[in-house]
Amino acid sequence: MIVNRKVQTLDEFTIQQLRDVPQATGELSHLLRNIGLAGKRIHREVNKAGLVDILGDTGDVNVQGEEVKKLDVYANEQMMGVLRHGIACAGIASEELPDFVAFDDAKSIQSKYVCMFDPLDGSSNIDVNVSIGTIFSVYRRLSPIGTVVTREDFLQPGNRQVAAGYIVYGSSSMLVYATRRGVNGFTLDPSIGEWTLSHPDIKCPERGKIYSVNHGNFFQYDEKVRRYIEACQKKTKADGGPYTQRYIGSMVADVHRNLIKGGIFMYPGTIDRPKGKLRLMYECNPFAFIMQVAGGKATDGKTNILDIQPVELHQRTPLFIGSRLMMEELEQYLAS
Ligand code: P6P
Repeated sequence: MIVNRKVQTLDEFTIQQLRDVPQATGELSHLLRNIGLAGKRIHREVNKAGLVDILGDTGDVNVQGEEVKKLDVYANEQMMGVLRHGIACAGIASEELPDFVAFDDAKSIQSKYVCMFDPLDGSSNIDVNVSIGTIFSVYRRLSPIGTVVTREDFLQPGNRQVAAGYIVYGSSSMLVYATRRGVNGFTLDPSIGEWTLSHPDIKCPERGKIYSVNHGNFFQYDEKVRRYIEACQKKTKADGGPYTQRYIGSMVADVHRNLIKGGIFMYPGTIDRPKGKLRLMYECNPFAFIMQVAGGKATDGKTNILDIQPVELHQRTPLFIGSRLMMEELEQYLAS
């Protein structure tokens, strides 16, 4: 009997990775599989959002002052649930919650990781069927194992991340995660309910032809940013162009596309929002980690995103992220 062994599931992959790292305890692999389970459940609800009454708002407002969509609430509950009931996470912080949550039961306080996440980013796009996503970031706790986690366990710079990833719920659902060993993408096969390795060892092309930015804010951007955007519009075949502008207002989808195809994504500071809109801990840091492992770069316009010392769970930062050579060209404009 021929057994199709080409398909490698997330479980098989993480266990194989475990074999390659002898001193590993398997907790990180277990945590990633927990997130994969939450992702399958969120995929199921996202995919039927148009069919059942989970569209529309709960009428609540989250800590960001944004209307909370029912799917946001569901996704947050799924992520919290799998991590609380797993054995690898001692606490979480979420875009949907005002403060971190310590898992203070006897088993969880023995865990060595904490996880931060945006359970459903881009949720304003749910009702119009645009791809949305879950973003997560994993750190080794600083406080002693066996104690309840503290705020310092969460306020670590992005360069201390152990793993980071996202799930994009689109034409198909994909889970992409990075450790220092590489970036790997898994496409959900709903027929068997498994994340299957479809994009091994993802590398971001060092140059692309896509630039992603909200042109509606153009006249609010710093003059140096505007000059770079205008340079993108003037690219010709002779200097690596012509570029195309792609921006669907869903960070996970926009950055995922640029990671795979090459490109640059920008959410600069504006006059109204000098720190921009995107959150450092559970939007920018995870993507910056993934992009750096894949060969790209990510800055706030001056500093590597991963080197920013956070002071607040929900702090925002401007973000420029993407292909290395495009980022280096941008940096020349910003330094001019
Ligand atoms: P704007 C979605 O609300 C989000 O947080 C990101 O996913 C997305 O990149 C950004 O906001 C879009 O913001 O201001 O361009 O609509």
